[in-house]
Amino acid sequence: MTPSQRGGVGGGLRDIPPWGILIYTMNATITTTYTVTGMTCGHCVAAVTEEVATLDGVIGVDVDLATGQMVVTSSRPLDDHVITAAVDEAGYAVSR
Ligand SMILES: [Cu+2]
Repeated sequence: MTPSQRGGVGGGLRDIPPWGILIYTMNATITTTYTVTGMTCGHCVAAVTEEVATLDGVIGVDVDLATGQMVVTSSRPLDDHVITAAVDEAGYAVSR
């Protein structure tokens, strides 16, 4: 699976006053989805999450054990090689 990147925004659209749009825009984040292979239990998920979460620019990491899907939220576009290296460091692989 090829990692896909799409623009997104932090926070919700609800209850944002007109002047809030500026702040809303400044909170823009990027969500990138990867597929991690080799994970078998919650410890694997924790190891991958921990490793990727320490990367510069990463705001959040959500790993699903059943599907192997890892959703990384970041404040700027991330280098795929950096993500791949971090997952590799944890002992797993990013499938393409
Ligand atoms: Cu495990």
